[in-house]
Amino acid sequence: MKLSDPVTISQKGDLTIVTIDNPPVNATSQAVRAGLLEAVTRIEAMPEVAAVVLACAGRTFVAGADITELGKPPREPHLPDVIAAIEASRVPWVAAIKGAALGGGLEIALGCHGRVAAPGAKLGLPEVTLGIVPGAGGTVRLPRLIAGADALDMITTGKPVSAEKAMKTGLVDTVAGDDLLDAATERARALAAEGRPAPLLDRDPVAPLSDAEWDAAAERLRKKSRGQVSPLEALAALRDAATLPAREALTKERARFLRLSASDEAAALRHVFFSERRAGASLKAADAAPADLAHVGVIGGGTMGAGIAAALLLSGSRVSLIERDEASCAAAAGRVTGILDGSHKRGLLDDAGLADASGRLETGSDYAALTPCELVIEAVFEDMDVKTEVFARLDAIMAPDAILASNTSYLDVNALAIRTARPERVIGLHFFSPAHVMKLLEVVRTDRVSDRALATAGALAKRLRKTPVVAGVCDGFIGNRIMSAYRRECDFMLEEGALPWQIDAAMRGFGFAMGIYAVQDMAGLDVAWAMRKRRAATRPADERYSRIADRLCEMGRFGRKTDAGWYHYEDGKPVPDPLVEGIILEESERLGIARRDFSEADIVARIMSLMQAEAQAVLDEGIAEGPTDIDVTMILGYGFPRHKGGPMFLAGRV
Ligand code: T1G
Repeated sequence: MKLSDPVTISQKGDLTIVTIDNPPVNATSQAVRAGLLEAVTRIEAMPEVAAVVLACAGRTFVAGADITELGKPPREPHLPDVIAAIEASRVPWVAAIKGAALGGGLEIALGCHGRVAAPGAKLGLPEVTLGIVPGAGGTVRLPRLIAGADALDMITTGKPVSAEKAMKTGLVDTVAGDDLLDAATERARALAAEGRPAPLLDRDPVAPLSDAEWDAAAERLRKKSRGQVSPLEALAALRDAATLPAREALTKERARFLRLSASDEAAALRHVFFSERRAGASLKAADAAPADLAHVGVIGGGTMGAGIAAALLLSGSRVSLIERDEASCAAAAGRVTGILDGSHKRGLLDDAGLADASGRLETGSDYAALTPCELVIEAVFEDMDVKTEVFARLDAIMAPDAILASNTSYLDVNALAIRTARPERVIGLHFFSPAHVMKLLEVVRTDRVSDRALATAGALAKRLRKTPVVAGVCDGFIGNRIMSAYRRECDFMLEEGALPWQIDAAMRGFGFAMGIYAVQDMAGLDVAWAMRKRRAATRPADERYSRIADRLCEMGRFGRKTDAGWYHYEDGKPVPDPLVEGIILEESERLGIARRDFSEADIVARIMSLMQAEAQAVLDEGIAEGPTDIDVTMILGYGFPRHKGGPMFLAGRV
């Protein structure tokens, strides 16, 4: 029987199955809420019903509230009321969880009297990742089902847990075998026989934290959240739930949820959520079959090449990794194995997975090993001549429809492409270090790129679980171009009165994980120096140019790898260096600049306006496909704080 469009109820003997069918992720839209409430009302009036199974059509359970509705005045029926009705039902309800039970979806399941999960299901309350807190009882019911520390971790990180972990913590009653509905039906019958368990709201918190534990957790969170407020708000809501009567805590939770839903931070995080999903849309539209990615070639086994190879191996591909000679091959294989071992240690790979992934790697210096591949990714030294030589060799041996990609982070991919016989098959695939971790993949489309090359980039991003952003060809594409611009501006601020550690502190205060000078020291100052030297010949004479970084490099200070760069390093820790300060003061004097004080706000404002100006130029020149792609690039590739939304969001240009 169909109730409101996305909710139906059906009978299975004395059991009722309530099914939600609201593609793509069964979000609790207004219609779903209304349909569920109507289902409860009907079932309450059906004495023949002994128990209810709540199930979902499609690939997932309820993945939360409809995020497109957040930030707007909520429409009735409100989710807390729907859940209260289910919880108060005279018969037991059992949630049959598959795919993802997230946010409001898990809150509905917590309103049910039993929960059964399919293997591989994910259960979580990710609201803090949207700048809010659970708003339908999650902070009150969860700690009345699982231990306080587990609830704290789930809600303040927003990270989902596996069905197996949920079983261990008591979040689900059982993990089903092959047939989820059967297992849920069995559980519902058992509860009907045993009598409906007490609703979670009527139970006491499980293993609640002590005041000292709450304070310590808050301190840890304050440090980790870098200015984002929702994790601390979530902790405060959980503390209410542990110390106040449940229904009072529920009311406070709802008020906190509504207040945060209207906040700038929540608006910023919603913007990022949808911008990430919009990114790379043109790749999906490419009208061609992508290259087969079962066997991919990688040329160059340095830090980037090894990371790319490891990412491919972790995705299930076979990899042929080419290096100059035997010694370089051994070093490259060592780097790749090191990454796989790291994944194994972190439990991302089990023994069999490690053996399987390592077994799919072959290294060598003979390009012939690449001929079976339909995609080859070049990651050799960032020099046009070196790359051109590699592409010429590939052009000569690869199948006509094989895609040739370059991991260059700055160089002109158009120039690289037209030096081959089939420029349309050349594309830029700019990975970020570490390549097996960083989510961003900058796809550089050349002027003559084919749909097959674009489709291949899209398929690769999906396979590697990366977020692809499409960029046109210019110096530094989207990300490096914008970063170069604000790095230049930071160097000018040094000449005018600021210091590197002051600028870094201001950026951390704004929410960046690291400041621009610490990032440069980590990446190595020599790469950018080589690029500046390459450009020196074409730099306009009247263009302002800071020599501070050059002077550091001339002294052999290349950053962490030389234990000295913008900082010097003691036990791996960056320490402000009076020598660097001395050079900066000398440069101000040489330029006749009277140094002035810079507040953190001055520094952040200057960086933002510069970043936004360069971003606008990138957009106006058609290098980026849209302003949201720029925000995604700066957040996923350059540490721009997610909870600020990105430079274009902050500028109100999205
Ligand atoms: N609302 C609206 N649209 C959603 C959505 C949601 N909750 N979740 C996904 N979509 C859209 C998404 O934009 C995309 O659209 C399509 O579905 C497929 O998503 C009261 C208030 C479930 C793990 O934070 O984490 O509940 O691009 O590409 O990779 O306390 O989507 O195709 O047009 O991501 O398979 C809490 C968010 C909400 C979960 C599936 N819930 N979603 O991943 O597919 S707040 C979340 C996800 C809340 C309550 C509060 C993932 C997924 P399009 P996709 P996927």
